[in-house]
Amino acid sequence: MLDAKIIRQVNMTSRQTPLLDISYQQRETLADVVSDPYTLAVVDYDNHSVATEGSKILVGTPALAGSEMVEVWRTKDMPESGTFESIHYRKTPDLLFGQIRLASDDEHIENTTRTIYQQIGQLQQELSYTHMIRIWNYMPWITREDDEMERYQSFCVGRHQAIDTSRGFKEHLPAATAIGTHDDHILVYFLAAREDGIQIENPRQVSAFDYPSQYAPKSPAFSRAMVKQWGEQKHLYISGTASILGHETRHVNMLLEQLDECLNNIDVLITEADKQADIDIHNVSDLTGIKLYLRDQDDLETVTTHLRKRIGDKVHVMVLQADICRSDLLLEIEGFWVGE
Ligand code: 3EB
Repeated sequence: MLDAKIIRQVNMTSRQTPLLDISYQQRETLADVVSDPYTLAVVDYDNHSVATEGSKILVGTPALAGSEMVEVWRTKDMPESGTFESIHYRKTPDLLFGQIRLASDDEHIENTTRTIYQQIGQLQQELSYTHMIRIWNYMPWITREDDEMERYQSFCVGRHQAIDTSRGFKEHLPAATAIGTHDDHILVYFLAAREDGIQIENPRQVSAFDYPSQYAPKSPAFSRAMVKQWGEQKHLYISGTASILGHETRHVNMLLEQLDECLNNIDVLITEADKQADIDIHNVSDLTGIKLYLRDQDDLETVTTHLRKRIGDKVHVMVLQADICRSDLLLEIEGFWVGE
């Protein structure tokens, strides 16, 4: 006879397990985390990205701070893994998480980007996870000029060509990061869902998809933030955020002023997200984690000291060495919050 008490306990455990959770764990637990069948992804950082078929994602932006911990994405339902063209993915009934890494042909980052986004789009259609929620783009030498166009701009063109830009697409854009590495591959990883999230824009900034064409001949296809309901919990994903007001860079080459402007932008985004999606958090110190991309590693101490003064000790902080997409930007910050 089945023991009713055990069944109840099992039910309770499944109710308490979040559909999707993101946490930071000590690096010593890495082997256990990777072999846990409920691990969706482990995000780690090094000088170069590496292709893996398992849950591990290695991003080519070396960690300057925070690398004693690894980022772990875990699901309530055991993910199933698969491959589609060059994408390695894992999926549960609610979500699809994938990574794709292609050699960066220096001359044709536009074409490589288009290929990557076409493959992702096809996979989303094929498996019916049509709502892109959050996407990360890491590309080599992001501000270098090829054929009189900066590589970030070519990337924007390739991405724009691959996504569906029919009417209404601006209301369905994921939160994103686009960052420069010194790697020789483009790495893109993403989280897509069956159901849409709530797209949040920043009232202090022109929406990136409406930027004037000087930044990219085709509009940068991302939103400033996304709130997504996963089962009982809400998550907030904040895109890479820089010292930009309207559409212009502020505080050119001034480190701490850029940092403050970034954090002001994030505070405003969180307020906006709370208004629209009732998340009940109020500023950057309420976030679960942030990643600060820093151009010059010599600025590490100055930046982290000031950052902690502003955001306190609760937020998990990773500082990563990376190039920012405009050469006048010294840093950029992304963040996320996982609801109770
Ligand atoms: C900006 O606000 C800074 O093209 O996907 C940040 C996040 C930036 C994502 C992207 C670009 C992207 O324009 C750059």
